[in-house]
Amino acid sequence: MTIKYLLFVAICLGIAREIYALDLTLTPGETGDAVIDATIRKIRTKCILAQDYYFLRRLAEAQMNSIAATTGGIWRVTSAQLTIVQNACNGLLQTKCNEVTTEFNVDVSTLTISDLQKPLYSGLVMSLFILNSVSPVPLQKAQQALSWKNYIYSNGDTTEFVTWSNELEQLNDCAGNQMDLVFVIDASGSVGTTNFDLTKVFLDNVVSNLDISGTETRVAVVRFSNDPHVMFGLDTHSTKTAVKSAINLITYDGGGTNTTSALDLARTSVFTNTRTSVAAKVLVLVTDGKSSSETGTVAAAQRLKDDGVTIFTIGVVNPRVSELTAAASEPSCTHFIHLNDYNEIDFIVKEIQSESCADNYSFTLLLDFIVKEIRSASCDGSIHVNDTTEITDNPLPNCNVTKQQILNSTIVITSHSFTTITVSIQCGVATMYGSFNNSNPSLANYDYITYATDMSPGRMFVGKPTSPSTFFHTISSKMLCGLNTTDCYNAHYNITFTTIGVNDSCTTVTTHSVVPIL
Ligand SMILES: *[C@@H]1O[C@H](CO)[C@@H](O)[C@H](O)[C@H]1NC(C)=O
Ligand SMILES: *[C@@H]1O[C@H](CO)[C@@H](O)[C@H](O)[C@H]1NC(C)=O
Ligand SMILES: *[C@@H]1O[C@H](CO)[C@@H](O)[C@H](O)[C@H]1NC(C)=O
Ligand SMILES: *[C@@H]1O[C@H](CO)[C@@H](O)[C@H](O)[C@H]1NC(C)=O
Ligand SMILES: *[C@@H]1O[C@H](CO)[C@@H](O)[C@H](O)[C@H]1NC(C)=O
Ligand SMILES: *[C@@H]1O[C@H](CO)[C@@H](O)[C@H](O)[C@H]1NC(C)=O
Ligand SMILES: *[C@@H]1O[C@H](CO)[C@@H](O)[C@H](O)[C@H]1NC(C)=O
Ligand SMILES: *[C@@H]1O[C@H](CO)[C@@H](O)[C@H](O)[C@H]1NC(C)=O
Ligand SMILES: CC(=O)N[C@H]1CO[C@H](CO)[C@@H](O)[C@@H]1O
Repeated sequence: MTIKYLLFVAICLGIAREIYALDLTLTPGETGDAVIDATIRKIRTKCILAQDYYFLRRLAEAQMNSIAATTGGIWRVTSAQLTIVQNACNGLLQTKCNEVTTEFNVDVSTLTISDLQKPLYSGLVMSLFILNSVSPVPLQKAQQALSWKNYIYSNGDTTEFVTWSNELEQLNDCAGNQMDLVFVIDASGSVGTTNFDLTKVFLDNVVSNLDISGTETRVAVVRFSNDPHVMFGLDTHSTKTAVKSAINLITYDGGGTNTTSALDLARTSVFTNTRTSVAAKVLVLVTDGKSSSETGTVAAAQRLKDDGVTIFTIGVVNPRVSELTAAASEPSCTHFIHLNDYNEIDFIVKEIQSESCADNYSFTLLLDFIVKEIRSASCDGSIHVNDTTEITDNPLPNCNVTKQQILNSTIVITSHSFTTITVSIQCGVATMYGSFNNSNPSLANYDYITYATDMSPGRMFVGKPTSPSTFFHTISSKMLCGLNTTDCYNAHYNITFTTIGVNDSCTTVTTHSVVPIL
């Protein structure tokens, strides 16, 4: 594959958050933790096998440790298993297989076993096999080990499966990252005392698995029925013991389900009192979802999302799925969790913690890939940053005002270079839209999009094999409300343009100039 082709693909895909789609997950024979994680993330993001309780990840480890590399790829799919999946695609799994075709442009019925050397293909076929043969996926590792032995690999050693799973968990640990976690719990009549007590046990279990302190995860709880009440705020308790006893003291209420006012209260009175806004902001709504106003709930949830809060909705009793799916962050299949069993703790804790890990896969994988491609080209091969332009300290207005900035950049990209545009922000949230041919890209019309929050910059990879072209981008930014003005007296964002090229013989001159229009 040539660099030119790579850049062409990069343009077609456009969306930086999904750029990993084009790289190692589609490269035959690739393995390694980053590739496996990126593959699984893709499959989950498209909701092919959303709530698998990490079975697919553990399975990759177990299969690779137990079976020598085969044409079936990372998940060691056998020809017999592929045939079972292909038959199921004409029957029970028809809808899922159609989704795979739509989302990934992969027609499972035409795949051969050697196609599965591509990590994504191997993962997709194994996901379909699991849906067909291991459904439902059990919750606990020990039961998952049995399913592995019974349905996937009869020589599997179930004890080893559990050992490998435990090792895996220590590997990929985001604990210790900063997170502000607000639980909003439903104490209305339709939930009932018994389930309310189970909700408290659930909260207690989740908290047991987190690192609680003023500098790591901080926890607050809002209880609601007709009216919402802040049981304790993010600053109230700074130890796990204190948080757990405060949860224990929360009493049941009964009454209506005014979810709108509860979410608004969390936004205006709980998320406000935060530290220098470096923490990931996560809200977990535990409810049966039968609120007095479904549209109100969804609108209040959107106001939180606009402020950079990630929302998980946990449905208890007999939840109203439409309301909880719409209120959850995207992709809703991983952010709405229908709680069947209050023991589903490990899985949920991992989902929540992953929000505090910066999404850096796409960037790292793309760089790896480009370096590999360049090394295989016939030139000297070292990669270098040719040019960096920064527009720093763009001030953010007040928290209730959205600022729009429009930029025109002239970007000349040769076939051996590309530009990354990074937006980093302090005390706010920003969305950048980009386009080559639309001079005012917006939510309604863009070719590229990226998001930035504190500690989690947004990046766009822009490539264009012909020259020179104007790249238009608009940035819409907003300060977060209620931040400590001492820490956020200088709320701002920076835009950095970095051109990455190949050394000497491969390189042609690359330039860009940027004209901001305020
Ligand atoms: C929910 O609470 C808000 C504020 O307390 C109130 O204005 C609204 O009328 C309530 N909605 C319902 C349906 O009770
Ligand atoms: C993201 O990845 C790049 C390239 O590997 C690395 O330089 C950078 O430090 C990473 N950023 C974070 C926040 O991990
Ligand atoms: C925006 O916030 C400022 C204070 O931060 C306040 O004075 C102003 O009234 C608010 N504007 C609106 C439209 O809410
Ligand atoms: C930016 O591009 C638009 C559309 O081509 C043009 O109307 C505008 O004058 C340009 N602004 C600057 C400062 O170059
Ligand atoms: C923006 O740039 C300025 C000046 O280089 C720097 O001090 C500041 O830390 C940067 N802000 C962010 C959010 O990266
Ligand atoms: C924008 O330009 C690209 C190629 O540069 C083209 O593929 C795409 O269709 C264009 N989009 C629109 C809306 O014209
Ligand atoms: C804001 O932060 C400063 C120092 O970081 C601290 O002294 C002050 O008490 C904080 N104010 C509030 C309202 O939290
Ligand atoms: C280009 O490669 C040469 C020889 O390999 C090396 O000496 C030089 O430092 C490289 N330049 C850059 C900008 O990486
Ligand atoms: C625009 C620009 O800075 N181009 C430079 C890219 O890198 C080569 C080699 O380092 C320089 O010679 C160019 O001037």
